[in-house]
Amino acid sequence: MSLLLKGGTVVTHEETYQADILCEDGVISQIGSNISTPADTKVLDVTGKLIMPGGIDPHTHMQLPFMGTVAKDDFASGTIAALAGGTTSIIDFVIPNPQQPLLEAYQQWREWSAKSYANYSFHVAITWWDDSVSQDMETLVKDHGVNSFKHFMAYKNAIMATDDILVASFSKCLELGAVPTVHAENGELVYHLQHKMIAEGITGPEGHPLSRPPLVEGEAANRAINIAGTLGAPIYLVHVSTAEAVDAIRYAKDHSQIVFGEVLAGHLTVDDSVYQNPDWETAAAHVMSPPFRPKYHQDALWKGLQAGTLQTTATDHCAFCSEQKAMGKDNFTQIPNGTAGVEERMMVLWEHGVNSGRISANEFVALTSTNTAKIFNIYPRKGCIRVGADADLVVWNPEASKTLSAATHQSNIEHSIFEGMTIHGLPETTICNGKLAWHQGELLAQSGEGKYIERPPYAGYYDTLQKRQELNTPKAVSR
Ligand code: DUC
Ligand code: ZN
Ligand code: ZN
Repeated sequence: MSLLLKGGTVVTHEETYQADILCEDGVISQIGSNISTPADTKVLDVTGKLIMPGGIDPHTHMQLPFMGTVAKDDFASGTIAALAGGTTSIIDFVIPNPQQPLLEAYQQWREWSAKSYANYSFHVAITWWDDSVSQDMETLVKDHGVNSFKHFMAYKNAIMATDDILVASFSKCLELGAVPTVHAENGELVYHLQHKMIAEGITGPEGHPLSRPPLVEGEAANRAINIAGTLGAPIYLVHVSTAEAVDAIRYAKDHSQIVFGEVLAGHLTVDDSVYQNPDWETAAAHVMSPPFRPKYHQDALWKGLQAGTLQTTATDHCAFCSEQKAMGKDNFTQIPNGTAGVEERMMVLWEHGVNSGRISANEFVALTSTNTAKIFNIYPRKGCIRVGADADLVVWNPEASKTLSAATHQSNIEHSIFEGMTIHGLPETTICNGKLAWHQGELLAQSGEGKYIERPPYAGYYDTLQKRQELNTPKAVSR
């Protein structure tokens, strides 16, 4: 069945105009006025509504086995939450155990994700190194549509990538035309400070941000950027949460390096006062890494988005319920790290970005889908409204409003970091692969209808990178 959206205002990352949109066979087949309606077409009147590309969340962890438990939202509940919030694609993470073959882990995550309601793709984490890892990276890029690899600079004695691994893996990424990404926190410092806090008797959630202060992120961000810069590789920093990391990215970009920065809806709007909550459960519900920061960092993050220093918004959706959080009742280092947000990301960005006047509606589109699609090389198939693009769309009602709450969200957990936040302007209908997937509060998509998104290697900037590198490479002297 085809779908015709009639009477709406199309908003892309670069323009806003009135047009109808016809979706056929999963793609946008016509954009214009007076489109004749093919037989068997559902017509949706979207007068007064905005039509934007469906959101792409480049950072989620559905069903992640982590810190002795498994995240509560799996690829079913997590992608239902995504659709409810106007997000039609997620990029999740395959995280192999150290010594586990990358391809084995990748196959495991593909099995888990087969029940997805929305589209999905995978970054693959590099948690150890030998020749087989290098070989598997090549196979993942060439045969499985993976074009980005993640490096955790924290989580010592678990999944941390040390400098030797960063150097080897970033070099391999450059060779393959893949994007290295980093969770930038100095794992040695975190380890040291966690032990110090516990030794001093600080065992509650308030110890979490004390063990991961802003400089811990600033140091790792600078190190990752400098390693990538030395090798001539691009670099993408996930969940940038501090002014120090924004400064590091800005400095590197000013010096002709190709650096991308992602920010979470949570870090833009929630501050570290949450860890002082006298209710242990509420404070623990906010334990994620990097932690929420003193308020002044939010200003740096918004300015980073406005200036183009940061280009994407994400959530790090990794949902743990109260019972799971209680694993760290006597020791904050045992509280599973993670918060939810895949449903709320676009609404929070709309309210605190567009409604507050920090960003335009077109910038909102760039920051919630288009830039991610470009960086991870799925543009203009995704993140775009044009003929031939995938029909992944969100119909936004700028007049509707609601107050966010765990009582009404789709996620499988009983708390929300956005509890009580009122949003003016809501996703009303989500269209995924040309079909109504979520409409006025009702799930219409089926499990398994989400499609795996292959992301080819090489984004345009690799050409530029190589030329820049040549410009900066001294030539051998002939004697
Ligand atoms: N941070 C989290 O809070 N959860 C999952 C992984 C991560 O890096
Ligand atoms: Zn992370
Ligand atoms: Zn993460």
